[in-house]
Amino acid sequence: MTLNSSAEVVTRELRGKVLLVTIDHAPVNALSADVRRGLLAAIDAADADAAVQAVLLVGAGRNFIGGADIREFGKPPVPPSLPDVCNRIEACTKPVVAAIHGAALGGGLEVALAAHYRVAVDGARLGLPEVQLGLLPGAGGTQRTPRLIGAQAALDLILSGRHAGAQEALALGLVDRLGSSGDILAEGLAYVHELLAAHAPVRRTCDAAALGERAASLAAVATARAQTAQKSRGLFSPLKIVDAVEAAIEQPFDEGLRIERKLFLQCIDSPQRAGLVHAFFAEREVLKAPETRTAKPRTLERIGVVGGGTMGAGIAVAALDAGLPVTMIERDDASLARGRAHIEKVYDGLIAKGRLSQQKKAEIMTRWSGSTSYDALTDADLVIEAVFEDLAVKQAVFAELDRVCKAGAVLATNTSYLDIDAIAASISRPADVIGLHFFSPANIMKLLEVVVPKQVSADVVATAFELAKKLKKTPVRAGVCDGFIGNRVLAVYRSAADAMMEDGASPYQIDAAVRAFGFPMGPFQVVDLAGGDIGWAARKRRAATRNPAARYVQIADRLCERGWFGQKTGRGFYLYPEGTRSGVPDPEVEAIIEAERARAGITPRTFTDEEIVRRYMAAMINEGAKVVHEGIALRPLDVDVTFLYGYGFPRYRGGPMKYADMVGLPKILADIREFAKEDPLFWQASPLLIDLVERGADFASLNQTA
Ligand code: 3H9
Repeated sequence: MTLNSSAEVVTRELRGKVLLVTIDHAPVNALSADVRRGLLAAIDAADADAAVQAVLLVGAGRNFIGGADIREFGKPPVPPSLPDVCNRIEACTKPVVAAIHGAALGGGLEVALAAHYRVAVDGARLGLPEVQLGLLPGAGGTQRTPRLIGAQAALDLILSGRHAGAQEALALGLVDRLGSSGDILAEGLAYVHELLAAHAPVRRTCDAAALGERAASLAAVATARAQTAQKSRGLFSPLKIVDAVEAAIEQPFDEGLRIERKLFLQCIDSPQRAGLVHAFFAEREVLKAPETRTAKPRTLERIGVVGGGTMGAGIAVAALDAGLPVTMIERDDASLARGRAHIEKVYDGLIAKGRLSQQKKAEIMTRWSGSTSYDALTDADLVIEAVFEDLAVKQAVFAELDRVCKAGAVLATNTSYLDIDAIAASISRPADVIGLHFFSPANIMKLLEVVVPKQVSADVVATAFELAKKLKKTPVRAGVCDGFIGNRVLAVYRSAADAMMEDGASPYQIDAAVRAFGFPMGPFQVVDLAGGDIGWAARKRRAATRNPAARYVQIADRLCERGWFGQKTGRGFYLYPEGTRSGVPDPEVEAIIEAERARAGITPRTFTDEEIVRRYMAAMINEGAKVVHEGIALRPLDVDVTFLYGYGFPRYRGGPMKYADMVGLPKILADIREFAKEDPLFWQASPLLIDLVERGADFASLNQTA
C-alpha cells in the first residue's frame, strides 16, 4: 500500500485562471482520508486565491474516482468526512467543474454531483453502486441525484447500483456535456474556459429542480418501496435508500442530508455491510493465486472441448461467448450433432427472449467446429475434457490428447471429484494436466474451481486463471481431494441435513429454514433440480469404501429406487404437477420418511428453524475449516468465494467462513461439540477451528497468507 500524504494524492496547479485539482491515488483514486483532506484544502485555496476563477477536478490514471475508500469502513472515522468535503465543494464561490473519465462511482459520483458542472468522455462509468456493499450513497448522493435527474431515475440508479455510460449520463442529466476526444484534461479545460467566457454562474445541485411535481415523485417512491420490499428479501439497505430519497422530496436539503447520514450509519453498522465488503475484496483476492504472480500464462487462442453433453456444451458456449474458436470432439456423428444442438439451444433461447439476433448466432457458430477425430485438436492451446465421470473413461480420453495435442497444450479435466493426480500420472506430460471444474449450467455459473494437481507446472495454473478471466468466471484455486472445495463441503452439510430429516425435521422445513437464511433454494430442492440419480450413482460407487460406523441415511435411496429423481421425473422430494418447476410437498415422501425412521429405530423429534440452520452451518463451516487446514483451499476466503459463486450462499453474509467469524468461532465450536454428543464420528471438530478458538483468533486472520 502506498502511504501518500494528502499533498501527493491531490495535486493543485494553476493553469491560467483555472485551478487544476488532480486526484492521484492509485489504483482507483478512492477517497481516503488523505484525498478528502487534499480536496478540502484545494477548494479552500481556490476560494482564497483571487487569481483562481474556476476549479477543474480530474482523476489521474484510468478513473475519475472509484468511490469512498472501502477499506476504511468499519474503522473509526477520520475527518474530514466525505459529506463535508462534498458540501464544501458545492459551497465554493467559484465554478467547480468535474471532468469524468473511467469510473465515477459511489462517493466519486457524489463528488462530481457536488461540483457545479460536469463533462464526461467515452468510457466513463457513472453510478451509485453502494447498494452492492450494503450501503446507500452517504455523501449527498440520495439528495443531489433526485434533484438533478428526478426521483424515478435516481431510484433506479441507486437501487440497481448499475453503471451508466457517458451517453446515458448525458441523457439522464447527470452530466452537462460529452467530450469528443479521449483526452480528459483537454476536454475539461476546454469546458471550463467556455464556462468562464460565458460568465457561467456557480450552479449548485442542491438548488436543482428536477424533483418537479411532489405528487409524482412521491408516487415513484411508493412504487419503489413496494417493489423493493418484494424483491430485496432480507436485504437491509434498499429500503433505507427509498427512505433517503423520500427525504429528498419531503425535506429541505440540509435536513435531507441529516436523514441520509443517519440511515447511512445504520447501514455501515449492519452485518450485511461487513459481509458484502468481505465479498468485494474476497472476489478480488482469489484472482491472486501464487502461480499468477510467479508464472506467465501460455497462449490461449484456440479451445478444444471433448464431450458434447450438457457440461461440454455449456463450456463451449462460455468459450464461444468469450470470442474463442472452439473445436468439439464427440465419439460419433449423432453425438456430435447432439452436442451442436445443445449449443444452439442456448442461443435459440436467447433469440426467443430477444437478447440475440439470428445473425449474431450465425456469426458465433462460425467459430464452432466439430469432429469425431481427436486429430482435429492438434492446434488447440487448451483442451477441456467433459466426458462421463469415470476414471478409466477419462484416462482413455487423456491418452488420445497425449497422442494428438501439440507440445505445450494445456490438458484440462472437468471432473467434479475424480483423482486428477491419477489422470495426470497416466500420460506422458503430467505437468500440462489441470482440473477445471465448471458448474452447471457452465455458460451461466460464475464459479470455476481451478484444481491443481501435484505435478502441474505453474504456467499451466496461470493459464487456467487467464482462461477464467476471458470467460468472465471467478476462479478459485483448489487442491486435489474428493470433491475439491465445493462438493466436498457440500457432501458434509448434505449429510447433516439428511440426519436432521431422519431425526424428525421434514425436508420441507429444512429447505424453508435454509431459504430463510438467504439461500435461493434448500438442499432437497437442489437435489430435485440436479437429479437425484446423480447423487445415487455416487453413493452406490462409494458404498464399498464407506465407513460402516458412519451414519447412513437411506431416505434418498428409497426415492431413487422408485425412479423419483426430481424435476425431470415429475417427483423427487417434492411433487411437480404438470409443467411446474416449484414443487409441492408430497405426503407419500413424508410416509417414506416415517417408515425409514421406524426402520432405523428413531423416535422423531422436533427441530426449530434456528436449530436447523445452526447444524447446517456448523457442518459447512467445520468442513470448510478442514479444507483450509489441509491446504485444499488456500485461505478461508477461497471457501467463501466458492460458496458465494457456486452454491448460492447469500452474498450479504459474506460466505460460510466470514459468517462463522461474525457469529464467533467459540460459539460454532461449542455447537459442534454439543452435536458430537449424539454422533461423535460425524461431528469431529476441525483442528484448525480448535486452534483458532484457543488462540482467540478468527478465520479473517488467515486471509492474508496466499
Ligand atoms: C461509497 O462510495 C460510499 C459513499 O457513498 C459514502 C461515503 C461516506 N476503495 O476492481 P479492480 C481496489 S462506497 C478501496 O480490480 P478495475 C480493489 O480492491 C464505494 N479500494 O479494478 C483492487 O485492489 P487490489 C462505492 C478499492 O479496474 C484495486 O482497487 N464504489 C476501491 O477492474 C483494483 O480494483 C464502489 O463500489 C475502493 N472504492 O475496476 C466501486 N475500488 O489491487 C468499487 C477498488 O489490492 N470499485 N479498489 O486487489 C469498482 O467497482 C472497481 O474497482 C472499479 C475499477 C470499477 C473502480
